Amino acid sequence: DSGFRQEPPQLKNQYLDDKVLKNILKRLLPSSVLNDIEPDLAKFGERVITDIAAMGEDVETPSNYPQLKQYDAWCRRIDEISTAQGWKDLNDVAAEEGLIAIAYERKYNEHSRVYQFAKQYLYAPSSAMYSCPLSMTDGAARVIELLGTQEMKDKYYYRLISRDPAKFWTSGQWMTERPGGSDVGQSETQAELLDEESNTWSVSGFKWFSSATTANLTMLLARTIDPKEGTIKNGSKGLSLYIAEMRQPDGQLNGVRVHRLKNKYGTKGLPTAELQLSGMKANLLGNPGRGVPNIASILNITRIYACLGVVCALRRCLAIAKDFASKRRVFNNSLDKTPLHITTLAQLELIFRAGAQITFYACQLLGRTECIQENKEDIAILRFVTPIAKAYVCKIGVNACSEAMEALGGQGYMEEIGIGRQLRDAQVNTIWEGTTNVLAMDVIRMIREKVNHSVNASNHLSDAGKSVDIALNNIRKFFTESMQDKLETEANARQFTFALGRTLAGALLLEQAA
Ligand code: MFK
Ligand code: FAD
Repeated sequence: DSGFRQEPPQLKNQYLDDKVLKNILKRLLPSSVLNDIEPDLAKFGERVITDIAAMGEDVETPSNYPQLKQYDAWCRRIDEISTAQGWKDLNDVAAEEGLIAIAYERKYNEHSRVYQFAKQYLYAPSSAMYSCPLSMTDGAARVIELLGTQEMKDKYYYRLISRDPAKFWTSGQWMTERPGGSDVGQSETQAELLDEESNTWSVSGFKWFSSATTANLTMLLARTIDPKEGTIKNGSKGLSLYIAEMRQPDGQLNGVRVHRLKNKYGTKGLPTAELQLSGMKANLLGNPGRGVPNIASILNITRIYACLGVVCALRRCLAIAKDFASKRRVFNNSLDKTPLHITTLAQLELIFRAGAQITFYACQLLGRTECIQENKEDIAILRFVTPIAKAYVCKIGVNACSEAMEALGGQGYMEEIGIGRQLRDAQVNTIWEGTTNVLAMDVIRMIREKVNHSVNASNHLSDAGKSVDIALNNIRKFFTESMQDKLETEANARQFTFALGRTLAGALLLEQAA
């Protein structure tokens, strides 16, 4: 038929085309750093719409979804998970492009984090969720750097931050169990000491969600059996952090059986599994009974990744929607000249910009806390900003991705367009690494604990941005004065967290505009 053919929307270089990212980097980085890294970002911005995009497409092809083979032809248990070639290629690209390494080489000191997250931001929407194992690898590297023994550093750290795909290892994070993912204090998995000298423990239990199942390493929580008394402590104070290799030196799984691959709404290429642990050999990492605060160093990094994941998904959806609007005609007008459509896209653009500002503010703080000594103030602000950012940005961002789908009409709902995949994958970020309500409760905890200290973000903000201090402190004061009732406080925690999120967004948008 010779009828009408719509010119399809097309993606341009994802760095050069992104004014918002460029302006944020201009504001946050010294010009010497920006000049140095821009050629790399521009090159990477092209790769994520060409070869890296093709790898992601390969992973997202239904016939390539991960598959579990539990037995070989001789009825021997093997539990092999096969993944797409694209999944392996995405791993190699991540190493070569320094997606973890940049943060730990610290060539640009505290600015290295912003540079690294800018690359993660470009990579994630094309990566079919390879960013998930990368985020946990990043967190694992940080925990080893902070708490690991010299042996762990020699054995693992250099691998987690390597640029060489042959050396590069990824790490998982196993917290969630059947009785409680939010309330991990209910965990059933136990660890028994096998050999004190080599710090070898035997871990047995059931991990209900493991996403980086093809990773080389894992960080996991288990309830420590007191080596002397043979007793265990209930609740989260009985949990310790352990580190374990997925496979033994002979290549066999290390006491792990893959019970099932999860049948998920999105993140289709990510091999999320249920795992039975029976005598998994592991090493205790950090002090016994301090598992939750110790693994929190991973959580506080992966939560920023979750935020970033939604922001860059929204940015990708908007790039498609905006290009479509310039090519589509409705009622004798170009769609991008139609007042109501412009307003609709502008509202989404505002949500995107707010989310991007908050996320990169968290990245900036993360870099500062890692590289600047005696930095109590930034540590306190980051601890407060991270749960606000994760709860607020993920929530507003997912809704905006859904709206962006509608901006292409019926075609927006078609798989080939790519918005459906972004929306599905964005959605999980409100759930994993702490649901919205759990993070809102964390914000309340921070306020209760730090109630006598004021948050002071002024040191690295201009006059306009100083309103962030004033607004946050006023809201906090109002909250602590007016909501003494514990039940009422909890019931309002989510609304309160969102109010803080909106305030933070407003202040940072002002800062950017100044
Ligand atoms: C692109 C996307 C990338 C992302 C990919 C991710 C893939 C998916 C991976 C996962 O989902 S992994 C599982 C994630 N699970 C969670 O996030 C758990 C959610 N639940 C919570 O966060 C709960 O609030 C928590 C488990 C922390 C509650 O535990 P408890 O047992 O009630 O502990 P409590 O008493 O609240 O805190 C214990 C200690 O930890 C306290 O320190 P002290 O003992 O010194 O007083 C807390 O201050 C400390 N703590 C808790 N949260 C912290 C923290 N410290 C620092 N940072 C935090 N966020
Ligand atoms: P629950 O904790 O039972 O929560 C149910 C509901 O209760 C939620 O709405 C929650 O907000 C609410 N709730 C809980 N406590 C409170 C409270 N105090 N106040 C108000 N509301 C509350 N985990 C890992 O450890 N490793 C992984 O690799 C991993 N990968 C995952 C991959 C995917 C695709 C998904 C979906 C999850 C993954 N998870 C992983 C698990 C994830 O972290 C948990 O699902 C999440 O933390 C919630 O725990 P839960 O499922 O037990 O829900």
